[in-house]
Parts: sequence; structure tokens; C-alpha cells
Amino acid sequence: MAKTALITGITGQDGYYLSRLLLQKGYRVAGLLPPDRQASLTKLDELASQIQVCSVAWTDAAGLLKVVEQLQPNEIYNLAAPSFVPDSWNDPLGTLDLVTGTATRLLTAVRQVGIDTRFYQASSSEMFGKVDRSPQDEETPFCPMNPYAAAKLHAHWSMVHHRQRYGLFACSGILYNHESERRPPNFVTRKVCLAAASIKLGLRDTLEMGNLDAKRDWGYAGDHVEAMWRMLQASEPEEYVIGTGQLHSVRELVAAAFDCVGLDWTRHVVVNPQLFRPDEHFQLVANPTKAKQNLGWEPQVSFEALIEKMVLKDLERLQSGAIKPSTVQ
Ligand code: G4F
Repeated sequence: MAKTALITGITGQDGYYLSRLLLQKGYRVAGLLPPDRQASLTKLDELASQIQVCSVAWTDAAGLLKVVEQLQPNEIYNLAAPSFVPDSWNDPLGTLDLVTGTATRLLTAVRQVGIDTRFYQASSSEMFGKVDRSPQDEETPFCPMNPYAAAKLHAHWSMVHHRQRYGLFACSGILYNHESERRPPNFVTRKVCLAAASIKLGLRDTLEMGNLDAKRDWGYAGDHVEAMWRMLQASEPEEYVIGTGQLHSVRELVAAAFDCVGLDWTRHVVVNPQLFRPDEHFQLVANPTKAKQNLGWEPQVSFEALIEKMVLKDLERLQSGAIKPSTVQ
């Protein structure tokens, strides 16, 4: 019999790649979508018609319980989050409720229904924050530096508590930055790739950037969702650090993207100090040894291949009219 997976945050970048992976594996895939977010289902493109939609608000504990009771999912992937970190300063409580509240309500529902659902919590390298060591692994202490990271850490502990106290098969992936052609343009990789493609086509001339010295461990979202699935197939529920193990600066990212279209980035990029983050961290880089040893997981797409993939997709979108030049910032 086909397995059933329930996904929150299904219309986001990771939701798309995870749904695609699970559908390919023969799963029945259901997505939790708040009633006011139904229109976002179109973001799943060709997958939308294959997804069962469960319309429930994140805050509706009784509604979530009913969905879990009726669906009896084999696996739950809790991906829902307002994932653009700076936004969390504008709404710390809203961030906490969506991230921590949804995780805790779903874990409570699984416990109350009393089924053997395996639970994946999307944790973040942001939880490490101000690190005292690099690279980070599963033993590295947490030191969150913003409301998003603090909310993710609370959700992470809620998952751990449910595993320890109630014996749920619950685990989390502590994921480093993971990108794709589906990344929204407010995130730095897509912002840069879209700008490089736009400048190449003569649709604009300059790109305003924040701190070019900031560094990140950037991987491919398609690789990272594979790790999520593998965690839920393991014999024991555990935490895993998931990243490439390689740091690149924003400057290297910009150079790589402009290189793809044969342009010299120094002629087009302007640094705007107002885009610098006061809570910046520079050394968030994964040691994914445990994931490699226990799950056989390794990233497949290199940094250079990822950036090329993203730039080429934006060139195609702009040339075909799938993105209107007026919407390009
Ligand atoms: O693309 P970003 O906005 O991603 P950030 O803040 O690292 O967060 C992402 O990864 C986390 C870890 O997986 C997730 F938890 C989170 O949900 C999200 O997916 O910024 C990346 C870096 C930062 O250091 C930022 O300061 O790029 C630097 N940067 C420099 N100039 C810029 C810019 N970021 C943006 N968005 N725009 C700029 O102009």
C-alpha cells in the first residue's frame, strides 16, 4: 500500500522538491494549507493536481488533530515558516507562533491520535547563530541571534521533548542555506542570479548589494530534501546537520553569477550599507559527516553548478516572458 505523507509549507521551495521526490516514490502526498493561502497552490505547477489539500489554519489545533486522525499519515514533514530571516524582527511573536506553534500542535496531534507517524522538523543552521567553532556538527551548542532562529530552536526542542517523553519517531534536519530556481528573489542567491540575467538582457544596469564579505554554506534544495526523506527511513530518529561543508562569500556568488553571462560584476554591483545585517554571522558551515555515515547522504550539485542552473533559468524566464521585466527589481 502507498505511504501517505503530510507536508506543511508545501507551496514553498522545499515543499515543491519534497513533494516531487515523494510522488516519484509512489507516496500519496497531502499538503496543509491555511484557507487564506489556497491560491498559492499554483506555485506547485505540474504537481498541484497530484496533491491532496487539507485546508486548516496553523493555529487551529482541533482542525490539525482532525486532519491527522483522518489521514493517518506515515510521515509528516513540518516545513512551514516565514523563512526570510530579517522579517522576523518585524513580527517576532507571529514568527514564534507559526514556527513553534505549528510544530507543537502537530506533535500533540500525533501523540493524541496514537499512531506511528514519523515526524520531520525543519530546523535551521540559524539556530547555531554566534558560533564558537567551525564547522558545526550535531554537538555544537546553539546560540540563536534573531527571532527566527529562536523560534526554530524552540520548535526543535519541542520535537526533542516529544521524542523523549512520548517515544515519538521525531527527528530534525539542521539545514544550511539551500537554494534553487524556485527561491524567491528576496534571498541573496536568487536576487543575484536574476539581476545577472536581467543585466545581460539589458533590462537593468546595476545591482545593489549588502555585505559582500558575508559567507554561507549554499547547497541545492533538491539535494537537501533527499536528506529529509532519508532521516525518516532510518532505524532511529536523530538530529542531522545537512550542508555542503563549503563556505562561499557573497562576493564569490556575485562573481560566479555574472561569469555565467560573461559580464564583469565590478561594473554593475553597488554596495549599499543599509542592506548590511547587524546580526550577521560569517562562519556557519556544516560538518555533514554523520549524515554521510548514517544516511549515505551527500550533496550532488556543486556551488558553481547551482548558480549556473539558477542564472540560466532566469534568462529563460525573462526571454519567454514568464517573468515580466517590470517585476524585476
Ligand atoms: O539569502 P539570505 O537572505 O539567507 P539567510 O539569511 O542566510 O537565511 C536562509 O538560510 C537559513 C539557513 O538555512 C534559513 F534558516 C533561512 O530560512 C533562509 O533560508 O542571506 C544570505 C547572506 C546573508 O549573510 C546576508 O547578509 O547574504 C547576505 N547578503 C548580502 N547582501 C544579502 C544581501 N542577503 C540578501 N537577502 N540581500 C542582499 O542584498
